[in-house]
Amino acid sequence: MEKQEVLSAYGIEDGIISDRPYGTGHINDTFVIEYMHGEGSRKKILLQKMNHKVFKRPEAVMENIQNVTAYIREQAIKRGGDPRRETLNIILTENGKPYCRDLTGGYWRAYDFIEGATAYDRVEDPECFYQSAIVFGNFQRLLSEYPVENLNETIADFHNTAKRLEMLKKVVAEDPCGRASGVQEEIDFAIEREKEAHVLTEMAERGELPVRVTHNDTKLNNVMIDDTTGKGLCVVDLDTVMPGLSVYDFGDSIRFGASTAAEDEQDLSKVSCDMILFEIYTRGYLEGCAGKLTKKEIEMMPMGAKLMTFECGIRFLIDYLQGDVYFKIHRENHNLERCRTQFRLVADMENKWEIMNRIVKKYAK
Ligand code: ADP
Ligand code: GN1
Ligand code: MG
Repeated sequence: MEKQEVLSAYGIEDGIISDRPYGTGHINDTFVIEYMHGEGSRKKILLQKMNHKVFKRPEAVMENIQNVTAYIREQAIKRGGDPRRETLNIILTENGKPYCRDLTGGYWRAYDFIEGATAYDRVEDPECFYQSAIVFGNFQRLLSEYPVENLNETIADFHNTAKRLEMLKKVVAEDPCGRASGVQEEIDFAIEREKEAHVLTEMAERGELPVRVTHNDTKLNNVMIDDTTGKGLCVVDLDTVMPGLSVYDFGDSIRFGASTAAEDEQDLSKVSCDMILFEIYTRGYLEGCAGKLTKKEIEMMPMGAKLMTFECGIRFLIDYLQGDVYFKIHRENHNLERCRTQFRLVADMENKWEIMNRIVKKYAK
């Protein structure tokens, strides 16, 4: 019922051919709707119910996305590219709004469905990972002149690793679901690394790392790769575009894509950080950024990878302790299993620290 009402806000009353859940995102409810659009032609849209619990100010999220996509679209047009495939395109409601509300207060939005492209959940082929690096690097480059102060901070302290650790301590002390005693090993792992958690945010505070327009959720499955050419097309999932650190964007891609196992792999012996993939991504990201990063930012890329992985592990652990209220889960202990893969990756990066730094140095010019 809810969805019908939303679709009619977009002028889609009948002629619906299919409506199915889509993707493997942990946050929003995503659907692909195919419908008859005019005489004999079909159209696909990506309809999403935004997660209102995560995004407290959906209007502010949509304002960021409108501004950033308009900016990228303009650049695509200037250089003769295809703006329908080089950025997300928001579909406005019949009332001209970038989102609509249902009767229960939920927020929905629609995008043109990007056809003939795939967002991969795993690196099936190193070239695809390289392409994703170019796309995220390009994103950084394209937005390097965008006035960062004009963006809303849609989730406060989203990538503040030190604050995430403080939060973990608080949740452990409160232990709302009585789960803390079963995960002492993971809690200790986090606390032992307390000092390091501050490194990047403090560098930013001292002005040693610039605050830029960043994506903040640079997983491989947030990039579209063209099915025909194999080339990277564009970045999707722009909900968390806001002021941030480039090294965290780099790091999030590494934690997800350079891992030899899935984010929720149960067999930890399969989890490690692949140095070949790390090198491929480093090369592609710096190529895409095309000289826009400072020397210090490049130097701190390995730290971005380690801390972002650490932070993500902390977030999964917090959610496990709080009773799985933030990330979608598909089985019992899912968040704990995710936390364990992240911490295993951190430990592996610590062992490979010198190699990671050597690789980054090789591409720092
Ligand atoms: P979540 O925030 O829940 O991760 P996303 O915005 O990433 O939601 O969307 C979920 C998935 O839908 C993406 O991983 C991608 O596979 C796909 N997707 C998102 N936007 C589009 C689009 N405009 N066209 C085609 N596929 C898309
Ligand atoms: C969430 O929405 P999705 O699945 O692309 C999360 C990211 C995490 C990621 C872990 C808004 O991303 O921060 O790194 O899960 N997004 C939000 O897989 O919290
Ligand atoms: Mg996503």
